Amino acid sequence: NAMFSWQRTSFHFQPQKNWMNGPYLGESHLVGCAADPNGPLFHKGWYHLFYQYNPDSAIWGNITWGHAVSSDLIHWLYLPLAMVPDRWYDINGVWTGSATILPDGKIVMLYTGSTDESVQVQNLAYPADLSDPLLLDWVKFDGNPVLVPPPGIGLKDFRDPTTAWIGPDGKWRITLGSKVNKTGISLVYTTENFITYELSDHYLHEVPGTGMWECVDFYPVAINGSNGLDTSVNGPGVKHVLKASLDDTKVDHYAIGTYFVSNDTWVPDNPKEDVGIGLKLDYGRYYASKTFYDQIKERRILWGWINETDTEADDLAKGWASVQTIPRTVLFDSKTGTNILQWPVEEIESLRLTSNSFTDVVVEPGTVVPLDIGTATQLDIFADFEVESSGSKETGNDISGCGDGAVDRNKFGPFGILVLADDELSELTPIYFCTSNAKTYFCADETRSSKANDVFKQVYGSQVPVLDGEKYSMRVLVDHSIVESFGQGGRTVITSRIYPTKAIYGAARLFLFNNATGVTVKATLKIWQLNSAFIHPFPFDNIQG
Ligand code: DQQ
Repeated sequence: NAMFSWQRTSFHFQPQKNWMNGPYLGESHLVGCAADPNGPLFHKGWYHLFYQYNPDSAIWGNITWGHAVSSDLIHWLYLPLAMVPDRWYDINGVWTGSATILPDGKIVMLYTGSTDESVQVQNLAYPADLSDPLLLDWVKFDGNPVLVPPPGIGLKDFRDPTTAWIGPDGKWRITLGSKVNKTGISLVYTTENFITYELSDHYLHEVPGTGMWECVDFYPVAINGSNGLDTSVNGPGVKHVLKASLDDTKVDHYAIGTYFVSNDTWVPDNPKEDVGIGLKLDYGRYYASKTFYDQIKERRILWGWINETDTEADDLAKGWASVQTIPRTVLFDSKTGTNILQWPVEEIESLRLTSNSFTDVVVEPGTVVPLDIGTATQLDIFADFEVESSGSKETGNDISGCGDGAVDRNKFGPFGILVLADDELSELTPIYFCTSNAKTYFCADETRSSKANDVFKQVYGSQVPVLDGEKYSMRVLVDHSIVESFGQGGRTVITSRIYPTKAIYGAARLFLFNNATGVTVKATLKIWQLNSAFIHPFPFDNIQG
């Protein structure tokens, strides 16, 4: 539907629009809802992304595993569906799961099936031919399901197995999310063969009041160093991140803590910032994320699902829904010691075209400064801000969050950039800092992002640590209708799904703004234009000659 074509992104992975002669449905149609990333892995030169996919419609249902490959995490080739709901144990949906690469190179895929009676069970699948770099054919194990809900667990509260890790006893462990009453929990199972499992006496962790945990993710991070860690790594110098996607609020929350392999429990560093009551992975539109270890580049990569905020009717009209974030590397922040750092994978830089630099641009209180960069729909923006000393010892208003958005005025802010804005500023999305003497918030204000009335527009954001001597710094990826914003090197991240109607194509502009009442800010920026990525069907005819 040409009416919505500008909402398609140019370098974010999204479902295929025209699925011609799909292997499952056998006819051409305009479709596609792509949700949770599933089973990411690297195999024989290809990064594989599977995802929850409805091949029949742009809204959730008929859940299959879509499949795509990339050699660089940026350019993608759509492959035939990897798994479809065709057995009693997954006929109501091939739901979320994770891959484990065994030491001998075999690949184990565990996923949740919704059975003919809508019971959630765990199933085992594996590639038919490991020598196929594309891993086109997946075999579902004869003995499925391998796990059914244990006593005391609701039949519909048992899903999303993680990547397995191995303990010093030689046994593999997986965890998966559930709830008991309103307490979110993660169950641990041990296994030696991925066919038979033993339930641990302990939960890996539980947090009262957080409800059903979906898409649990559990992985080690190095306290020092710039490499990611494979999932089984543990010991001194290692902390563990536990992430749960909260079904009740549709938010991905994480916490950092210590994993005790002796009884398979995890304890948060700071109980006040426990899973589901503290940090969010992303403060914007983001859910059901999952990491994997990239054994080639020794990094841990995080993917998340950016869901829509328009109406289902609009999604049906445009024929597709949902986008995946640019993959992000994840590291422990050794400077703060309290958070992870998320950063777009370095491969995004291969899309860079021309750049513009601006040094020490003065932005007076209450002003907007245009940045003349030409087209402003596909950008990689780095912006640093210095707040000019006000010369007085007087403190600013205390602030308690992102407030009502960028229109709020305090002594020290907000200040930042306006992305996807038109010349008249009738549409704009401010990405900004709000600061006082005591703390700083990193925010994205979507309230004026679109003239459309029937889309959800919110002010998003959270506190961001700014250490002594640091400038306020942000990196922002702009891609037509997606804005991914990284504050202070990725300490606080906000993904925006917006629907501009005026600030599109050549009409989109970039501005600086400063809504402080008491201070001038100086901005230094480097801005790259980004090329579009190739995201196409795999050219099977060519490779078959
Ligand atoms: N989506 C899947 C579930 C998961 C949920 C079903 C999270 O496995 O819990 O499509 O978005």
